[in-house]
Amino acid sequence: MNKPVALRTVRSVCPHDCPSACALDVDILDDHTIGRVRGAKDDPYTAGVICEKVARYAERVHHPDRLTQPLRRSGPKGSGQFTPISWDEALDEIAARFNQIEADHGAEAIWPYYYAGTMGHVQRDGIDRLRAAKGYSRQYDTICTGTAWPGYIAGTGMLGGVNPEQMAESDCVVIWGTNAVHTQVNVMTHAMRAKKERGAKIVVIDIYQTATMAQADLGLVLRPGTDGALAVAVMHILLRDGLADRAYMAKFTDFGPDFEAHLADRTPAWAAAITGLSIAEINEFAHLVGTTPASYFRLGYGFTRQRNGATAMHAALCIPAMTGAWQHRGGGAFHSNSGTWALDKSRLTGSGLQKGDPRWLDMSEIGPILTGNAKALKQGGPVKAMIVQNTNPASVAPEQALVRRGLARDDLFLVVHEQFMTETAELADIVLPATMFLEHNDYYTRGGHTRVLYGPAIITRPGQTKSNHEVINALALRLGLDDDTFKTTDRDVIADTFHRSGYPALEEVETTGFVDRERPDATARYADGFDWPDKRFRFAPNWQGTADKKSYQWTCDPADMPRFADHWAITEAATVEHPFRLATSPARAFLNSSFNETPGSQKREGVPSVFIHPDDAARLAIADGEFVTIGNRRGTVDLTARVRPGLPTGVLIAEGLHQNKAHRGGRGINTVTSATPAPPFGGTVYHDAAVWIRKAE
Ligand SMILES: Nc1nc2c(c(=O)[nH]1)N[C@H]1C(S)=C(S)[C@@H](COP(=O)(O)OP(=O)(O)OC[C@H]3O[C@@H](n4cnc5c(=O)[nH]c(N)nc54)[C@H](O)[C@@H]3O)O[C@H]1N2
Ligand SMILES: Nc1nc2c(c(=O)[nH]1)N[C@H]1C(S)=C(S)[C@@H](COP(=O)(O)OP(=O)(O)OC[C@H]3O[C@@H](n4cnc5c(=O)[nH]c(N)nc54)[C@H](O)[C@@H]3O)O[C@H]1N2
Ligand code: SF4
Ligand SMILES: [Mo]
Repeated sequence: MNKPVALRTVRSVCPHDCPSACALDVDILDDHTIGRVRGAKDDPYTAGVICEKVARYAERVHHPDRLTQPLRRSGPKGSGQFTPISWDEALDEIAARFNQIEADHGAEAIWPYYYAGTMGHVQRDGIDRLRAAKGYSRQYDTICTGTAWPGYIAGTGMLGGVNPEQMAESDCVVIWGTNAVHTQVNVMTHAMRAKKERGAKIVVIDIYQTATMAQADLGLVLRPGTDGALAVAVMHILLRDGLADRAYMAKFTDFGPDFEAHLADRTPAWAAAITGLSIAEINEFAHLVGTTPASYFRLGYGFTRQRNGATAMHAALCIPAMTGAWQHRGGGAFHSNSGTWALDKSRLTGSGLQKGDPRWLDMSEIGPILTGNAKALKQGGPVKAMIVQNTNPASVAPEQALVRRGLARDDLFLVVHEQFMTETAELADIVLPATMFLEHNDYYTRGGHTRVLYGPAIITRPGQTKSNHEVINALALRLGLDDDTFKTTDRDVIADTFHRSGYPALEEVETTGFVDRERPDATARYADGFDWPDKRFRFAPNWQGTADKKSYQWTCDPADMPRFADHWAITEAATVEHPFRLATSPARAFLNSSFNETPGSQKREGVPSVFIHPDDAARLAIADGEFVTIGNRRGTVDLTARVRPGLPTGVLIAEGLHQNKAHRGGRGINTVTSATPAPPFGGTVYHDAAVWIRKAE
């Protein structure tokens, strides 16, 4: 067969929730159809490389199961029985039900719910405009960045770091708590350049031997939730062996005798007992970063999805502040640049329209909230209606049994706007069909690099799909709101937001495809001081100062938090009854629950499975390929055992969010994860669950 010929190639941007936010070149075969998708070669961070799942995007955008018309439930909740209806009928019904519920129970009984299924700001965040104008319950965003961001800001005072393209100029790249080969492949592009061109050492720190670790010169496999112990022991060694940059610390940090005394008994032997690493490994790592000025610490999200994740992030970030790595090109630290965009989104999110001061509900606690937990409901009334966009909580949220029970409540009116019939959509009263990124306009940020990218509508949309922006506006008008912002197009909102933010005009951005937000190198490495009032990096965090001013809520007693960078032993401990620690690490071919519907990804990931150490498997007489059940007081889930070395004993790893129905029994992996909000201000602890495992019955 002849290869299809591209009519033209158009610049776009990957909309998915991945720090890389790749610039894409998309082949257009005809007005409705795309061909190949490639990474843009002229984008300095993407550098021509994208992940396989997006290279195969034609599978997703042209998937036969895409939703193309509004549906109304015609059988019992979750029965999968729906009848097509028109957009007018759907929107009229939603408006009527929302108004009735507001009249009966107050506006706070309605909880719009969204996340980052698209990273386009107009399509993602516009739901907040409707929420604000109506005074509906607010959403406290914790599910992804809740622990990582405060942990980083606790040190630097702001969320920004050295341009990750500079990893290519580093002599030692420390990839800590991120499986970049799976989750943000471009980190590897730049790190491996340093290795090839300069002989840089690559260090990977994880809780099992990941695909990323396979590329490392030094791989450290530690026990889950013990990174803080490793970090403080490294600092102990740096001070002990004269490898700390005391002049840098005196000028740029709050370092003092109290912190030095605190580190005195954080010895390698102490950390070895906690982390499971050998003393030699800890020494080797400390000496490597202590003797390599240009060491670049690429700190991921994964190690922060533990109850002590915020303190672990802060502790790891302290190491380059002690070595003074920030002073050197190719050195310093990076987690996210999300604090650097300086966007004025006030019209997009309707902050000026805010009605009243409604409660903030923690999105990670959706299970407890929908099943009537008074604390999670902030002592207020029940949630009676939801509209959900860009997220699939019936799969991705913790304590799945509660989430599903809550979403299936007969007295909850549930509207789900989706591209596919997800587990959440299946439980809806009304399902609305959504466009994909190539079918609407938006601009995109994700903290992994320095650019804001623009992605235009370039193919016609299938069936009756509508964009999030169109749905929010149409619903707002039906609900009687008449602010001008509800009468705009997506392009109007982008142009207005760029204008307010002092960005170039949209017409200009359309031609280049991006706005460069790279900061001067000296600023990015805090050469004139860190972002706290005294300009000093903090080894003694001021957590209060890291909080998002408007919405934060303490989830622990501040006095309980360690005074200095430390290991905080508060993870869910293994017990006799629950002897294993489970982490739900990312799969390569799925992105959260996205792509678990595409054939290429399904083929690559196979059946839902769990890695178990050969010694544990032998003790429990579990064979490779055998069906097992893992469980705890939150529920049970069935998977296939994969017996393999490369992880500590007592640890289980289940990669990826397979469809719930791919698991025997229909319960997904989040059945066993916890919705307990992590300190200091919430965040989901996806890699921190104690469980038992046994052969399935
Ligand atoms: N292919 C793919 N790509 C993705 C995603 C996906 O699901 N699949 N998800 C996207 C999203 S939303 C996000 S936020 C990013 C997240 O991307 P990452 O920053 O990579 O974070 P995680 O995916 O949570 O986990 C990364 C690694 O942390 C490890 N880990 C867990 N606990 C610990 C610990 O206590 N210590 C240490 N050192 N390591 C630990 C896990 O085993 C895993 O290998 O990736 C995005 N990209
Ligand atoms: N066990 C476990 N669970 C996890 C994690 C983990 O590591 N382990 N990671 C967590 C993390 S970091 C995150 S961020 C969450 C993310 O969880 P989700 O937000 O649910 O993840 P996504 O798969 O990115 O997107 C969800 C949905 O958005 C839809 N969507 C995409 N674009 C649009 C659009 O333009 N309009 C509409 N209406 N819908 C759209 C997609 O079809 C998809 O079904 O998952 C969390 N869940
Ligand atoms: S999912 Fe991540 S790595 Fe893949 S194309 Fe999108 S931004 Fe790039
Ligand atoms: Mo995330």
